Amino acid sequence: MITAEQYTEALRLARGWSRAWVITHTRPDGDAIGAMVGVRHVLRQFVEDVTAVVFDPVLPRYEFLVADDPPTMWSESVKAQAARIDGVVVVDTCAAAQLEPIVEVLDGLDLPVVVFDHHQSQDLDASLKLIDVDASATSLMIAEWAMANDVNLDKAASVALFAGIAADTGWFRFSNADRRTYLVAARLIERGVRPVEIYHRLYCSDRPQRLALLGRMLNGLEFHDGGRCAIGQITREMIEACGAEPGDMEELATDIGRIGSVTCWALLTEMPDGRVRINLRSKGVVDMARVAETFGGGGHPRAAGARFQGTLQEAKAQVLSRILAHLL
Ligand SMILES: [Mn+2]
Repeated sequence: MITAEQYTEALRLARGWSRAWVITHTRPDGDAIGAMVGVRHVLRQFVEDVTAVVFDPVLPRYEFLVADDPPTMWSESVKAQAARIDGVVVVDTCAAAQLEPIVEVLDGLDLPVVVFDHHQSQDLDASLKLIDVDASATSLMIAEWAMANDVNLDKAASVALFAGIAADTGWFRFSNADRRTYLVAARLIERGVRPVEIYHRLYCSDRPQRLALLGRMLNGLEFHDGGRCAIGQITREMIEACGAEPGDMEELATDIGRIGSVTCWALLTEMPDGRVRINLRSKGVVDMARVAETFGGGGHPRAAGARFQGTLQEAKAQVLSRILAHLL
């Protein structure tokens, strides 16, 4: 839990800035975008020039959160502005590997860096780290930060923060959806959020190609350890056959957990760069953050991820043996 003093300290630091960047991890998810939009809104109330910078495009699913005010894509010309920046806020990660394009720039400039995050893996150098592994979402922390300091949250910022919380809790279904989460959600609803509209944007806006791919993946599930562990895979061939795009391939791992016998599972996806994306999920029987760390990744006990250099078959063998070795 972050203390009121720490939250105030973050605000005090940022109040001295004229130009700031708000950044988040590569391949930003809903919580990353929500937190980024929330922080940008808060900072703009006292920082003259606030730019949200992303290292990868915003997926179509989350575009509605930034449609009126899209973030700036990282580029050489953005990088050239670095010397004019007074401070940086990093949201939803504290892992240098997830900020790879900018880490070198930050190291070279000695800028104040404030981090808001809820992950266990944290190796980034920062002036102030606000890390709360009990927070269901970084967006939750940002909402609390604003509310604790009586910073106004308008409807757009409230929608973004609500969507971020919803995304990281699987629409308030996962074990992290606690009292604190519902309380903040209610306070965001008081600020004009209409949950059903966000639900439709996030979960009822899929392309048929996504469902086709999900169907093929579920059809090909492999079960181990008496049905308790499941491994799903998505090959380049499956992606092409279904006509799926990157935006169709987020959060596909969640559905494997709908199977009653399955208590831990992995989804392996062949990526265009030749690596394998590993999504790890558990119903509490394995600390998946620990498993992900053995692959150089990270995350939460029940949801973590990593990248693997090698073939899908090699990834599968290693993932399975490391999950079984980490069974609690
Ligand atoms: Mn998050």
